[in-house]
Amino acid sequence: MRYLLKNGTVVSAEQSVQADVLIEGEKIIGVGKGLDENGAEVIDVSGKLLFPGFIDGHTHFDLEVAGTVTADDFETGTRAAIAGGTTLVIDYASQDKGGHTLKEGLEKWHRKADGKCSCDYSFHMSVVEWNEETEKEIEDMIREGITSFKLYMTYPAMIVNDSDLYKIIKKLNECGCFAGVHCENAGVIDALIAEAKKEGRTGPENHPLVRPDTMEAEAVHRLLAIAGEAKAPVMIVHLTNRKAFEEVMRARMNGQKVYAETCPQYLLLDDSVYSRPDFEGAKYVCAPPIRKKEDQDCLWKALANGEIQTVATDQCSFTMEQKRLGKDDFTKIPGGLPGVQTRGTLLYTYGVRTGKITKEQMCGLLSENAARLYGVYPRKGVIRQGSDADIVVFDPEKESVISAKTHLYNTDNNPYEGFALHGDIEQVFLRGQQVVQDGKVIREKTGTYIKRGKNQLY
Ligand code: DUC
Ligand code: ZN
Repeated sequence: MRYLLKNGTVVSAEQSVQADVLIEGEKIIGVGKGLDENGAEVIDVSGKLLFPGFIDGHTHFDLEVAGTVTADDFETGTRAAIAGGTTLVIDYASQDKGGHTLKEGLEKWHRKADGKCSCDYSFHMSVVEWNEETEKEIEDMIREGITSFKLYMTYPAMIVNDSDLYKIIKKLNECGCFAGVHCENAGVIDALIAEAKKEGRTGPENHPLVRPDTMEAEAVHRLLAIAGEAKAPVMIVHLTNRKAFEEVMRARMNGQKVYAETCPQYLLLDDSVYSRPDFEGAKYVCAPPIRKKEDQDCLWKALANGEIQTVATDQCSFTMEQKRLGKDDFTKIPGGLPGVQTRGTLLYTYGVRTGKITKEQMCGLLSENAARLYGVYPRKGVIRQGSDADIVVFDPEKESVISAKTHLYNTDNNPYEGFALHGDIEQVFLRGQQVVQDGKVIREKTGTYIKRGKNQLY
């Protein structure tokens, strides 16, 4: 199939240009002014922005959390993702604790995802146990196209100690890879939870109090000291607050290579959500928690200054019934929020339209930087001859309102309920196939597993 997208504005991380885009099969075969249609189906996209398909480097589909499983699996989750312009998700596969291998974890994630995805997909691998066997497996993972890993400084089932953090980060660097790390101080959080329980504080308003910004910043500081000793780059995933951000900047001033990711919930919501009546606060329970207005301001500035490299979602969705598992004990509320469907439209509405960031920066944050960081550039992350024809046709004027009544998640709640959007995903091409038309998903489960190469971001 050949398509000619005519008269659109092609956005990259550097610039926006008026150009036609010619697609043949899975690839972009031409970008330029006045391209000859040459038998192609012509689609007039004048007035529209053409973004390279968005890449979400942080999702959790079909994940067991707190005795339940996320409401969205790879089928419903990637359907929502593609409707939101995301053409590649990188989900966190995980090794299990108790002598299990990375290979077993990878096979498990392929069973969850293969044949079900409506966008392309890849995996990071969470390492939760480190021994000679695991160390040998890193090269096997690289052969499987997994070049980024995840480490947790919190959660009993996932946590790795400081000694292993050092060894793993060092080994990954030797292999040309890096880890994204969930930074929260587990010990102090446990103590704060014990205090809350002793005092009979059981509601969701306690969630941000037991996971304070200082304990995220402490973990970031410790991680970066360890990474400095290991002389290895590292990534902070879901960075939420000013104190933690300052730790990142300090390490960079000392010459360290540190990447940072944040998520829309940390840019657009503040911690007053936890005090909403009737257990509504549970909807927003995620880790790290949503912070304060001043933290949002800091994160927006960091995006504008290029100090945060990517905005992902940490998609991890639950129904209110599932959230009610913690109705008598906030620590039993499964943590996480949906987000894959609205990452692009929220960033456009509340970032680009308000002048906080440019549309070119949005392109870098959602597409190009992520493509470079996760080793799929220039196959993905750019609208250029030879790249996969993953293209978002974005209508900058269409208005809508986010609602759980109309979203595609398998949930009855949306953290952005009632948020007005100005700008919408009109069409999406996934490797040359039109999969979203007039905002509706018209073709499902054509996603394919993407083997990734190594990080190419500075
Ligand atoms: N945080 C969450 O809230 N859910 C899933 C994993 C995570 O880090
Ligand atoms: Zn996560």
